[in-house]
Amino acid sequence: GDVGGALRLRGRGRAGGHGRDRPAHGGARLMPILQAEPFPLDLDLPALGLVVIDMQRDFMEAGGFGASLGNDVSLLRAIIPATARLIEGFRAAGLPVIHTRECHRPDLSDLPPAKRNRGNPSLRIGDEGPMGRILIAGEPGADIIPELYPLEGETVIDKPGKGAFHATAFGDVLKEKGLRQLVFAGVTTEVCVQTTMREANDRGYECILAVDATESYFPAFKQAAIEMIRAQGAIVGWTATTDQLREAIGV
Ligand code: C5J
Repeated sequence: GDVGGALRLRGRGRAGGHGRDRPAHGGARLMPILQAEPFPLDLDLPALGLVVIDMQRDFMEAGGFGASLGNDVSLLRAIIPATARLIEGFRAAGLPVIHTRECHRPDLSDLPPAKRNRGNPSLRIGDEGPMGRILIAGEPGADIIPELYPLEGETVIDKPGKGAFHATAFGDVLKEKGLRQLVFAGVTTEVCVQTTMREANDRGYECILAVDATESYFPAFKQAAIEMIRAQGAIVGWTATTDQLREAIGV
């Protein structure tokens, strides 16, 4: 069903029907230790999933929303290889990958005027740009970049807000999948990634930020977000690298 009128959920469960009750691979431990900051974390593989936030052309390519705000998108493109390795690792381990896209309905009914009118961008949300209408569902710019495109069967959550829980079925999907621990990747670190991660933390999930698979248009903001997330004994969550995560999930 359509939750809050703003849900566009594609696919069900994960591709290929391999279950999370299956060992990650050939005898891998079900509760490996992730070498994370600020301290190691016991992973519960049957309850672990990857959330890839907003790796859309509108943020990652010239002519999109990010660029319309005056940002240099090349900074974000540097994380594409690490993010691809992280996604491939979760797929190889038989663990779920959930993708999100920040976008709005073509009639803008889920776009608050306060969001549309914010700032002084060269193009506003809903305006016609080189990749179609800016941040509008179904337009080329709002889709996920080809390098990280979801597989058939992977969940894609379209979200009208910065956080993935607001006006979507994201919370229900996490429960349906039996997840308890979430790895976060995507853009931008201090906006959509951090907003989603903080709410997931409040909802009882153990959250891990993949530091080399997330990026900001402002390097200082990324660094600050990483530090504030793991400060005070992992007050929002943990941080780890793609290599550390891949090793822990046995790929
Ligand atoms: C922004 C996002 N930065 N996906 N969106 O506007 O972080």
